[in-house]
Amino acid sequence: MAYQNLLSEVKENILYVTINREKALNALNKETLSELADVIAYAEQSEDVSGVIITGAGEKAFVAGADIKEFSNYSGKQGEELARHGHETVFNAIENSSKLFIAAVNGFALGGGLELAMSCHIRIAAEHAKLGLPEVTLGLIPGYGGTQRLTQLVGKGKAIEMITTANMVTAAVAEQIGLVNYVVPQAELIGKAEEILNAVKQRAPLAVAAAIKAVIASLNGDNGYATEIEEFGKCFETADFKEGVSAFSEKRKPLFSGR
Ligand code: DAK
Repeated sequence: MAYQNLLSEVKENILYVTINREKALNALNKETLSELADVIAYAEQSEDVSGVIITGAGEKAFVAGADIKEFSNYSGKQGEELARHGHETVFNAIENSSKLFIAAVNGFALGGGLELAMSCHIRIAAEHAKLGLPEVTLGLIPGYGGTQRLTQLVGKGKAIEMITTANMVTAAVAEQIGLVNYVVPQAELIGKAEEILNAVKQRAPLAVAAAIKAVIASLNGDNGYATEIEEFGKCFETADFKEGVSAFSEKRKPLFSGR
């Protein structure tokens, strides 16, 4: 897949996506968002992809927000429409994906950049990363799910503090408040993400997808318990369930087919 603003490649069933606008600190312009939508859709339907790592080019920024130069003239209606479209094609598409997405936060994750990281299932930050939602400094509020996902991750008090002060937090603080899962040296960032995805790769793919769906249902106002019950039942119908149980009885490693 050739893109203008992204680098993407699949290696050993992991799709690596690098937002590649280093001079603009990887800010998300319309074209980048559209390319992200495309690569996310590809990840979802490709049997070659079991998980995705999203990072930013260089060592300074993951993504320093939506591209400020681009959105300065939007009307209220345009803002609302673009927010809805972005939610559907990028941010919710990541969160609702059956593949595990990890954000490898290699520097500033601000505004839309932190929203992108928060839509991923897991976040790992480099030690020098700084994270924040500075939209109110521009007279805006977060428009790609930031008010909701930050609250889910860190709770109401911290979320309101971060959004209304616009202050950034360090990677260490982000880990303390539950905004990122791990903080590692920059050189170990991708390796840590690969370690998690390589562990998940050994597990039954349909069960992994069902688990993600049930957890996410708890966050979306859906009945998470009902989703869990339904997905749990479906697992019994899979060849992977039969293989998992047989492998346990036969004291061997399971060979899952994702069926
Ligand atoms: N957009 C465009 N360009 C950006 C950018 C951004 N968000 N962030 C940085 N750049 C560019 C800078 O303009 C500069 O370009 P040149 O001047 O060299 O051409 C280059 O990247 C390097 O940045 P700095 O020179 O500023 O670098 P420093 O080390 O001095 O500072 C910084 C790093 C990250 C602290 C600083 O760049 C900064 O404060 N950046 C802006 C952070 C920010 O406010 N981000 C936007 C948050 S608001 C929407 C939905 C969502 C949103 C918008 C619309 N719709 C549905 C319509 C979301 C909005 C946001 O994300």
